[in-house]
Amino acid sequence: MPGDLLPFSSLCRDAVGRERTFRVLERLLTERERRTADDVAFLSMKTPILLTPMNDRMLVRFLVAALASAALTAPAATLTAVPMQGGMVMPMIAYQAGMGRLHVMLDPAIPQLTPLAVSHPGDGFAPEDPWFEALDPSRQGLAFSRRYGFVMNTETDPLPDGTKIWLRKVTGSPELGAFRYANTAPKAFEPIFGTAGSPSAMAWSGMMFHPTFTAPAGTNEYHATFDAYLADAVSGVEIPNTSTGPFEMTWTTVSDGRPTLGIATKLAISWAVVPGNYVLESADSLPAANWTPVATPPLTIDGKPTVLLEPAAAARVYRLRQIP
Ligand SMILES: [Cu+2]
Repeated sequence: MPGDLLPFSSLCRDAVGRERTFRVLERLLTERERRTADDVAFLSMKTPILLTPMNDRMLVRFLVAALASAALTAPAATLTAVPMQGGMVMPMIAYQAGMGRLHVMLDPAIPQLTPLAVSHPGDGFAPEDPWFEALDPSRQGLAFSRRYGFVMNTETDPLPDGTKIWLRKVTGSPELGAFRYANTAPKAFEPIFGTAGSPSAMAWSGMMFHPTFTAPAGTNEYHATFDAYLADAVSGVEIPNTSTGPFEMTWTTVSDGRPTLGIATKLAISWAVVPGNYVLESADSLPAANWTPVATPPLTIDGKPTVLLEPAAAARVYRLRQIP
């Protein structure tokens, strides 16, 4: 261990300092969050400061062993909240009294919808939480992000009396889900913005609002177009010409490592195994002058030789011809 790596504090030269070092280590290693890569980096940056010149080798060895065991054997955690999956990306809404309409300012950052299996390997959600079915890796395991959040621009003019802001999803990928999320009792994960037949628009209080957006884990990019408009505070009826106009929100996704399933409808031609060699032939129709061998080799399915063909092949006729 090169000594010049160690701008160690005098605290750590004595027993009290060492004790403190171990308490810090103990705390770091028992905190569940400390298992992410960021925190490993954090640990490795901080630890040299905590070392003493006398026992640094020992401590480093201890640390390496402890980190490895923290990474490999720390028990899976049960999360009781839905992680943001990154920093906030906030479309800022303002009312411009001079124009009589709402205005939006966008942050160009693009959130990544990330499944829990990728962001928190081995962890799960609590089965009693309303997002369990959608987000838990043992259930749908959807990729998700709470990074987008609607917020009022502090520069906004006061809203006209008797009006309220509504947020509306105009168009978007059908696989992109949106949910109103609440982590404090009563916990909530309610479909919004057209998800699961919900209305495409909702009244907004103007308080910072981070819905949970979801999509199947994979490598697709998702887009949705939103707008914000003023509506009558009582009736909810839109006030014409107050909309921000459409603005687009974009997400990338990340795979959870599961290969994509393929599914196809095929024509299956099979026959019983009997002594002798047979070849499968086909013709356009009966009676047939020309029979041609089917090029697709048979697979064994349910113990029988079976040729799988495209559905259109059902229009042809088939026979087995014995060959020497
Ligand atoms: Cu926010």
